[in-house]
Amino acid sequence: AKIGVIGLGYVGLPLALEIVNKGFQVIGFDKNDEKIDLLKNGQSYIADMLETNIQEAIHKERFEPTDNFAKLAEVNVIIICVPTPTAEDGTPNITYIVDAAHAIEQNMSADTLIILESTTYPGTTEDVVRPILEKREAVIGQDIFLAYSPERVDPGNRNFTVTNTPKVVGGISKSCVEVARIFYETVINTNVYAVKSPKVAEMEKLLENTFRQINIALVNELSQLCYKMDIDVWEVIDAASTKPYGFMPFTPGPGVGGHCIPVDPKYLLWAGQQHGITATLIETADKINESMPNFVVERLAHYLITQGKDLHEAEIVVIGVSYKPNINDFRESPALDVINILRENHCNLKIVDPFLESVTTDECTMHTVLLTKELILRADAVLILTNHSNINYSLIDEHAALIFDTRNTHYLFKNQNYYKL
Ligand code: SAJ
Repeated sequence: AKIGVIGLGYVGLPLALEIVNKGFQVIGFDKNDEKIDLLKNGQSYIADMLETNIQEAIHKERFEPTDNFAKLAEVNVIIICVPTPTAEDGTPNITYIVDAAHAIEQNMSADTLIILESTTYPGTTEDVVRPILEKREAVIGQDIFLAYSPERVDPGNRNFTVTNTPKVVGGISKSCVEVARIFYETVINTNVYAVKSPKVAEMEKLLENTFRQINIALVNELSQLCYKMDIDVWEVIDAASTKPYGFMPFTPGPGVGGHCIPVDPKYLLWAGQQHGITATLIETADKINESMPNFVVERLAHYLITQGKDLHEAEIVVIGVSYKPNINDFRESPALDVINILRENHCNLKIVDPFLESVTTDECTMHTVLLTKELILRADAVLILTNHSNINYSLIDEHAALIFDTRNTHYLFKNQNYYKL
């Protein structure tokens, strides 16, 4: 059997190579021919993806990256992992899914299993993808099979990979679910949890990630209240975590980044609005999370004043810009918002992030620098926004005039001017 993966990004590329590792032939489809060229040259554009994996897969002719969608005729299974961005006003943009569905309809062979994995609003598989595929008198459940299964890739997570993370699957018909189950259980050899329809699977994905967004907002708001009441919010969360049931700890931070947690809840909010459910909880959570960059800068300004310094034109070393530790993805990272606010205050910034060569905000591109003793001594403050494991925290602890740690980094700082969110 030959497997096709459409969309070679953070989800599709690791999935494609995981399937190659299971011994299957994979054709990887992407409209971006730069990505195709990089992959053909054995180069990776994803931190998690080792170039050796790509080179070996290509060398053994088990992985064929292409932008030629006619080759969809050669595969028996097609997994759609294309991006599903939302517009500024939160309206879902599923054009990549629609384009993929049309490409499949125009090229697919009979007996093909099509699985949509992209996060989207409930109803996309049944009301958008299905009619496109049925154009050519193909009968879903007989000639072709259509299912939805949310991706659960967690970038950088070594413990949970695509093979040991259960897969929720919703099919158009029982036969669609069974064909999808066979695929996931034999090719990915993970557990499959079948649900009654694609809508249930689409909705459960939104529950998973909105649950995170709202609980992160809860501890973020709590951090603002605890600051006012001079209570250590981290101590509060640790204490609450002693409850062995019914509680799950989340940590405050400079905001919520990545391409899942800030985005996926917008689909739930939009679906709610289409059905007269105002879903204000999601909007409020978004506002709280988006208020954190300003909260961080206000606190930094306050600590600088206690040192007799002004935030205006201050020398700040920023530690960590990617949206979560130990990965090189800074999309939607709240650190970018903090950097923008500091620049508005004419601060002189030095950006330290071992995972990034440079950081591009909507205004400018800044190159990252090495963390040195001189850099720390010259700074008025060191601001930790992402606590990568490979930062030399003891160097910071020893030489920094002021440290503001927004992540409660596990390093035990002794510096007398160490503050945490
Ligand atoms: N964050 C906090 N406090 C927390 C947890 C996260 O501020 O307690 C921030 C992070 O710093 C980051 C953002 O939220 O900026 C998102 O963090 P995340 O841990 O949710 O990481 P993601 O975006 O990579 O989320 C993925 C998701 N996986 C999928 O969507 C398939 C999510 O469902 C996973 O639960 C999450 O990884 C995970 O558990 O790491």
